[in-house]
Amino acid sequence: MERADGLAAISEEPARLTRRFATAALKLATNTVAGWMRAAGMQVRHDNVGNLVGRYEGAHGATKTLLLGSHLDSVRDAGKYDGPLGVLVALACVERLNARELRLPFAIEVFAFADEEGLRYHTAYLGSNVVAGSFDPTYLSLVDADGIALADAIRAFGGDPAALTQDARRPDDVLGYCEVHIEQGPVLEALDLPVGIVTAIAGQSRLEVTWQGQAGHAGTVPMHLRRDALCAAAEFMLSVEQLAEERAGLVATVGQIAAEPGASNVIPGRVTLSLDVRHQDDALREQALEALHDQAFKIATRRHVVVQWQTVQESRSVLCSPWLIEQLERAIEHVGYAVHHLPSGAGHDAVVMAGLTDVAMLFVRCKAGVSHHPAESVMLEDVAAAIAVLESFLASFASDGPTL
Ligand code: HGY
Ligand code: MN
Ligand code: MN
Repeated sequence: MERADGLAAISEEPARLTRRFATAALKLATNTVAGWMRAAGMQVRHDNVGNLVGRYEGAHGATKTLLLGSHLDSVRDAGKYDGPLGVLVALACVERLNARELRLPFAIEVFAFADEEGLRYHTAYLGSNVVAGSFDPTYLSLVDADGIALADAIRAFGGDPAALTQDARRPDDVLGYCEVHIEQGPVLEALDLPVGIVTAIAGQSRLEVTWQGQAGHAGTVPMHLRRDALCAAAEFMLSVEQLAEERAGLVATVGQIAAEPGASNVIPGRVTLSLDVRHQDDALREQALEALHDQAFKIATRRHVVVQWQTVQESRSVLCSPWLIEQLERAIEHVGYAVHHLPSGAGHDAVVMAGLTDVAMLFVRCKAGVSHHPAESVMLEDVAAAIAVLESFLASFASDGPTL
């Protein structure tokens, strides 16, 4: 818990926690975790995209590696636990193995991924995509709000953008991936359970929708002659909310909006907004996107503005692996808690790691379901439970797990 507090103080901003991909704050956070990993008997390396990887060797003859971990980057004005909790729980398990001088019949690698949230370049999962071998090199030319290209950000952080493919893991070297993460929802708290097992992770689409109208003088252009980009965007945003409310299991969010030129006495000529659409069922998500696209173009036509619809990133819904789920069930029962399965509406690096290997996730109870917010909170006892469950999960691999 002290480590989570310490990491939460490492931010790009003085009064709140914001730690984007390939920033000095992320570098300090990864170096801090690297120190703890070394003290736990792990070899430490940074890969070219900036992921931190701590490796705890297996017993003599071990050929495979079990991957653990989560991400160290954050959203803007973030909570302490979204990401770091998974890194710190995995680290705590390795510390215990190291303290008992235990070696398992497989190696363990704990990842602190460099970019799960996608705050800087709007493409989530840059770190895990490199490890899974699914990094899209066209991303390298993306520029951030300061005009810095992704390739340059990688170089400035100490990596070589031309060498990213060398950091991809081979599926047959890896046993699986297990991520511990704060639930970010209210379910476990409502059930009064410390941990839960994730069954599936919702697919998500991230888009940028741009509205081009006509800027003009707020005092002289009559209402009927306006092509107000912000009013068009506002009407669309409310239609997004309405459509999502009408479709079970769908969530849709406009989280970012920019109106130009951004003067109080100028009719906005251009608006850019983000659109985040998610559903456990990919077909229903795609149908919703179709409907939202049609709505946007109807509104634009009626208001004589031009709309541009740009998908920035999409990830399909992912099922967690039954044999890993079963291992987590046994671990939870061994530690003495009831087993509860639940889906994840939030995306996680496990979504991308599922392209490399079998994945599982263990959720930790989240106070009032609050996340992506400084009030994000977990209880000490629940973190202790998560460490005990992950420790038992590791042990079950070593004893009667599937082929080692
Ligand atoms: O947006 C998400 O679902 C995750 O927190 N990146
Ligand atoms: Mn997260
Ligand atoms: Mn998050």
